[in-house]
Amino acid sequence: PIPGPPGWPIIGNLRDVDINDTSGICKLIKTPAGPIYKLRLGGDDRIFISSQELVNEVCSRKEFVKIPIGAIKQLQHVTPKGLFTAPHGLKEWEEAHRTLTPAFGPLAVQDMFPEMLDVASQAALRWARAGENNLINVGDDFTRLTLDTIALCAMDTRFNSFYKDDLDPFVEAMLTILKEAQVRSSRPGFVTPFLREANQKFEDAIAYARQVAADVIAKRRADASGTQKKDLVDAMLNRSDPVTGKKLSDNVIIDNMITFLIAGHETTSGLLSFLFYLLMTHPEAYSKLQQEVDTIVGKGPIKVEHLGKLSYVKAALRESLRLHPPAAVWGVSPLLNDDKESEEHIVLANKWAIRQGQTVLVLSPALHRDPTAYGDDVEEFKPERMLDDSFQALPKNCWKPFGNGARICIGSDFAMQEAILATALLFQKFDFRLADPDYKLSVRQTLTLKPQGLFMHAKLRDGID
Ligand code: MNH
Repeated sequence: PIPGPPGWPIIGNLRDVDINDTSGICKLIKTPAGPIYKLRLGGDDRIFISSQELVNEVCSRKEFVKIPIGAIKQLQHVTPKGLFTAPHGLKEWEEAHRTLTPAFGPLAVQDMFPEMLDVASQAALRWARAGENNLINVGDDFTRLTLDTIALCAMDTRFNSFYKDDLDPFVEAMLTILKEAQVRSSRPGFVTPFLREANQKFEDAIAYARQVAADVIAKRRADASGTQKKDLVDAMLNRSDPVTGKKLSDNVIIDNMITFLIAGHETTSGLLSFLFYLLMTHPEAYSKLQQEVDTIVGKGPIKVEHLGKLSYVKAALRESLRLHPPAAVWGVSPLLNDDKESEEHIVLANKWAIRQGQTVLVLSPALHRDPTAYGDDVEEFKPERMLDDSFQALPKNCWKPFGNGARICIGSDFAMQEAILATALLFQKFDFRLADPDYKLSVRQTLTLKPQGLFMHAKLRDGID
């Protein structure tokens, strides 16, 4: 049997642990149990795995397929056929995945460089104008950056978040949606129908977001000038599935527009926030990174050709994703035959039986600290270990911040390019320091992990204007 606390009838282990508290579960796993741990929550088994050995086996065996869990499952109500929330095997996922994969490839993402630079420059301008005594809420400003970037690249829409204090109504609607999905995922489902006011707010926000997305499509169709933006909406309207030759339906396009905004901003914002925290608390890595930027980019405008040469910046981002993967857990389940009630099972490491329908959760923050994969200095921030040569030499499947297999993040190249560009541009122009030198990292979990209460100062460097 898989180790785990005994649990109570009906509620199982609900009292032992909060399913949304990733760091709590990491600690629990570290102390008594080792690399596999079972909790019973809301009538379902949740089997957490956290060693390279087990994760590698799960990632390599094709029986394991994605299972939408927690807030992702709740978001199915919002984007039923979106890439992120689609259950395994959904026809619309297959079609959208094939249609959109080229639009997220490295070359397509390079074409988005001007839009990404435009938004990153707005952050720089705002910080420069506010001066070095301005208190920067790191998470908030990086959320402005990532939201504005994905909106510009996905649907040629400007939220101008750096120019105003109140949020764009579309952003407001999205935050309502995310919050409600999060809340629903952390309480028993039977409660939901009674919460009329919250439910109405949720439905209104969904209707509003879908309407905005539908308007973008309608406007695009009406504009026959042929000079329209080559953004992700354009790709969804004009490309067709290479297998069926079909185009995506409007509902699927709307689902995926909302999906890109939801999946594409919190995570990248969390990545940049953790990276800046790590750099500000590791002076050696900080100056190595800034020196690389100075050598490769210099004082002139940053160009797309620079990005591929910023190997230390990229390594620092990978190392940040190792220690603080913003999407901390993702779920798979063995699919062994068509019978949902089947008792058939699959055996992991010749030892642990996983039944059809049970949920296996990869706990990335714990996996990323497996000493058999990374050595004894797992807790340390060392970008060097993520430079291409050593990165490629790591044991298989020990670094999984973007998920796995067919359901791996479609936006990883997009996110990495955006984060490399923003980091390089900002380190070219500013010196950064923690507002509170004694700040202790505190991690907050909503759909994703991010640092809480992190503030910094940005001072223009000499010779920069
Ligand atoms: Mn992203 C899936 C992490 C940036 C769009 N993303 C995933 C998964 C992880 C993940 C983990 C797999 C979830 C699962 O198996 O249930 N994503 C990240 C991280 C970053 C990120 C850590 C940034 C850093 N993601 C982005 C960006 C976009 C995006 C940017 C869009 C522009 N992600 C997606 C989509 C999926 C996904 C869409 C679903 C892919 C699929 O199942 O086909």
